[in-house]
Amino acid sequence: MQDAITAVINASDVQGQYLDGSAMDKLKNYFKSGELRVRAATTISANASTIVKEAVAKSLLYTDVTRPGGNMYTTRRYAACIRDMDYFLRYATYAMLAGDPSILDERVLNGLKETYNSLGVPIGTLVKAVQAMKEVTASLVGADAGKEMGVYFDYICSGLS
Ligand SMILES: CCC1=C(C)/C(=C/C2=NC(=C\c3[nH]c(/C=C4\NC(=O)[C@H](C)[C@H]4CC)c(C)c3CCC(=O)O)/C(CCC(=O)O)=C2C)NC1=O
Repeated sequence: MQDAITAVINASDVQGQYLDGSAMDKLKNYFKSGELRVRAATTISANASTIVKEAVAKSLLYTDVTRPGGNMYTTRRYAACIRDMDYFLRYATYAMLAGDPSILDERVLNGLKETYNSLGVPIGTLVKAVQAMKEVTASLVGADAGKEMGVYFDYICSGLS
């Protein structure tokens, strides 16, 4: 897993250089946003189950996926879907804190598309649910932190498409 600091340091190290001006600017912006990131993560972790519930209500409940024949039908599959949504929220929050998406590649996206395809999990519908979670999260943490979380929700969606 990488974060905003190791990303900048690694890029300089490959060149055998001290951090240049643009590397320092990246670090400064990251440090400046530190409090915003920690505050957002605190709010999200205190409200995680509500965020998931609202996102599911907005995007999945009473649609074809929850009816007989749908991928969320039966409580076992419904529970697996809710659990997946919670994984996405938790890992997007980690990535937002780190300021880097690499944790999503390593621990969430690696092999996920193949798993979903083999289980018939509808990816288009899942992407809509993650987008709904992006909106619910933004309304809770505010526009600036919401935008930052949005980067990682979008990263998950494009990693599955
Ligand atoms: C921490 C990283 C991580 C992720 C991301 C993860 C995802 C994940 N979701 C799975 C299943 C599943 N995922 C869903 C999800 C959905 N179905 C829908 O129609 C909705 C659109 C959607 C919810 C938004 C469902 C229903 C299953 C069970 C499918 C089945 O067994 O038939 C499975 C197969 C094994 C299992 O059932 O547990 C994995 C590995 N596991 C992990 O360890």
